[in-house]
Amino acid sequence: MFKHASKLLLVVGLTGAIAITGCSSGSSDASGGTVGDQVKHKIVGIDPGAGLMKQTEKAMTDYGLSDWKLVEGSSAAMAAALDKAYKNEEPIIVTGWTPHWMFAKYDLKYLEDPKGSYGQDEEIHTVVRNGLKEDAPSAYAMLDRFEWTPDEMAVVMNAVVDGTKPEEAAAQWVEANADKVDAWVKDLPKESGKKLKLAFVAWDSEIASTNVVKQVLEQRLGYKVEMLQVEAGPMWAGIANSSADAMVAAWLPTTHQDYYDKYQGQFEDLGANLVGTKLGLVVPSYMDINSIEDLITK
Ligand code: PBE
Repeated sequence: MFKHASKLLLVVGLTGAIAITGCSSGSSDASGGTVGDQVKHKIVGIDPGAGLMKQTEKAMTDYGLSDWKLVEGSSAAMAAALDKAYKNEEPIIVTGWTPHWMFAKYDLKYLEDPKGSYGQDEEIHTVVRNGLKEDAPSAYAMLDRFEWTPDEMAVVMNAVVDGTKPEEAAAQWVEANADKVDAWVKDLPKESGKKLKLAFVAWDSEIASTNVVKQVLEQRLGYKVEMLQVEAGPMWAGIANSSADAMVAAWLPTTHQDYYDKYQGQFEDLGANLVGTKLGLVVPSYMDINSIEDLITK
């Protein structure tokens, strides 16, 4: 699918990765000990099924962080830990990704990844079950056309973190972006209450996108959409075994590559709905480190 003529999207939040190195004085600072000591050799992770966790394990191997621990949890728990540390100006290292509201709310930076453990920037794809095209052609067509930018997604994400309910934030976005939404549904027939299941994982980015797609399918095309919140593995399995109809949460080509390979042939990839993502280790800007390599040397 050639929905994106240009991949030269600038993503707010990526700029944090550029930092000036040099003249840093070595192993410790006022709060005592190495960076590892300060954060108790812990990296705050998210849900275990996330590709980001597998990539972080790979990074820990690549950079020789064998005495470090990647703590499992959830997106929400990671964000809460970051919020708490940030308010107290304490050191913390989290697994992070763009697009995410945390880059608007806090002053953060990605640690440089000279070994390339986190791969290249990638895309978020829309993936549907086999046979959806025949069973729900208008939903299929809308899902195929759905694409937006990190900035547009940020509007919904920021509203949600500021306390708006996800479905309301999505409805407001759909209303405010009627022209864009018109193009997604142009000339498609309306259903009357036909059921559709969207699988998603409770990552902030996917809460935003899945809710927007739900609103459009319901308001504009007359579907009755059920959102199934699952883990990453079951999300892919659900599309492959047709217990879910579609998802807009496939991070490719790297992050979900194992799922993609595992279920090859049992789903249809409708291409990118967003380009310009990034994954990595994220720290508050007040921390005196710039690279993953600093975790061993500082
Ligand atoms: N994420 C956000 C997901 C994809 C969306 C980066 C946390 C993952 O790692 O699988």
